[in-house]
Amino acid sequence: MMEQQAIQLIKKELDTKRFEHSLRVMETAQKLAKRYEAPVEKVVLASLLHDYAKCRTREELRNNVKEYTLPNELLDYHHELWHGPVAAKEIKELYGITDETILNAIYYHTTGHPELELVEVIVFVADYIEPARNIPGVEMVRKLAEINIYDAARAAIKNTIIYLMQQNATIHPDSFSAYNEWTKKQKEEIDFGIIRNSCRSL
Ligand code: DGI
Ligand code: FE
Ligand code: FE
Repeated sequence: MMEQQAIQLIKKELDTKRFEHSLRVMETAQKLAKRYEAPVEKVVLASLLHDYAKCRTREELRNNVKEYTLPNELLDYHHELWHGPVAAKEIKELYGITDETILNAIYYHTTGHPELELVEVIVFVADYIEPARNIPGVEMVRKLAEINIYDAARAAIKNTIIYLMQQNATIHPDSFSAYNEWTKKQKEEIDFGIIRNSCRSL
């Protein structure tokens, strides 16, 4: 599938508000892909398609999760967590996209996941920082995205977890695992920095 086909597809599936959000996520992700030297075409397709199933009703999505034999435990969590996995499955089956990176970026765009690679992390961050988002703390994530994409992803998932806890919402384990992984990465960098500095002072 090419970029123009993806745009036509989401135009058909989404309302105007969600369609425009998807275009902004694509533009944001495209800039990040250039900045981090990630494969731009994959980033563009994944970001255009990430919310492909977002405008379906809760009942439609619940039926999709069952029909497509996606993990049943998804249904124990908030229905907001269903549109990513449903989109990934349908885009694979109906539109023949087989690239695992694109499919994972779509599947995990809401919760995050500890094993995401660069393309997937870029989509995750772009969804959080696209220019129309005014989530408290988004400015910090935008700044971090210019410096280190994993630090930006960590800040985004941290904000989301804190927000969800304040709402007394349940939180999917993938969100916690992603937070832990991205925090370890940050710590490794800090440790490495300390070692380097101490070497320099010798
Ligand atoms: O689809 P978008 O609005 O562009 O963004 P999204 O798919 O990243 O997030 C949709 C919503 O899901 C957002 O309001 C935060 C919420 N969310 C993310 N992770 C979790 C979650 N909600 C619950 N209950 N649990 C989670 O782990
Ligand atoms: Fe989404
Ligand atoms: Fe989105």
